[in-house]
Amino acid sequence: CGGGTQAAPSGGADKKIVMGFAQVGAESGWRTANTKSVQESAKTAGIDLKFSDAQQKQENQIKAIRSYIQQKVDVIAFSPVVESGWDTVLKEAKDAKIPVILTDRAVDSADKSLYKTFLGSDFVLEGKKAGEWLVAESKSATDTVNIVEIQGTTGSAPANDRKQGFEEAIKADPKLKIIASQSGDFTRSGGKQVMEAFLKNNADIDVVFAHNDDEGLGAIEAIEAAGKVPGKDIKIITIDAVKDGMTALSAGKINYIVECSPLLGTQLMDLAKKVLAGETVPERVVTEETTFTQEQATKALPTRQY
Ligand code: GYE
Repeated sequence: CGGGTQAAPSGGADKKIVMGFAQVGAESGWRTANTKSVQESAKTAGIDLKFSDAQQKQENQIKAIRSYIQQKVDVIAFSPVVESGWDTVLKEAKDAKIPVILTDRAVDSADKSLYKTFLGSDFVLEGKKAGEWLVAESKSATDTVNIVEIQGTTGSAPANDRKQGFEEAIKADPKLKIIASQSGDFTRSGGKQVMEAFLKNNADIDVVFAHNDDEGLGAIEAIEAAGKVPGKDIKIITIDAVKDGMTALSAGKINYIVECSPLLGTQLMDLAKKVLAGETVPERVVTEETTFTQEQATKALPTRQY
């Protein structure tokens, strides 16, 4: 198709849409489920997917995006590992007239014309839900409630926003205090290491708020190794609700999980088709999510897909 106007992949008889997808990495159960969702949905939608794994490094993602631009893909989708530093490469895509869709994580670019839409969760709300549960749970406490926070990847949208939402919610009760906060990079080993250090330096920890299930699962290992009982001696709140997290919640080792859905593939392919057909799409598409207590996790587990 020549023309000079917008490339219209849907116009050609059987010309498949080509999508370049720059994934964050394979750091967590959530990410594995997300990758699977994107790959399966592309197949179902008849979209030719070029996939790259950046191993949690922004420079790798930038390289992948530049290579997609060079290959003249029809659309680029990516989940930005951190929020800042994207303007240059996004401008390059725009100049090449390749639309960009943000999925899962946000960028902090002031120029909203650098991407078509952002599909993903409301991370501030997730942090808030975690904090609100703790406020209710701590109602009858008479002493200070000492919280340690295991943050996600430094500078990432979910780490920034979950921290913010959680802090806002726990302000409701001055008994609730964050006594330490550090990044576990959204991994199990990171969560374990950070928790080991927290346990060494703080004699009295009541609650762990981990920014994802994997970090919480790592923290459980550290707590058990220190001879304490996770879920009882130290309460644990996490975000994601992947199978391993839900299993630990059902077993009482985690106390509460806020859901973050990784199943973004179908909506992503849909948005890509619309964008390429020249339809207007909403600037922001928010994923619907719930929360889980121990009983709810036990009920949900048998049919949990990921
Ligand atoms: O919570 C975490 C993953 O960006 C929402 O990234 C995603 C987060 C998710 O590593 O498990």
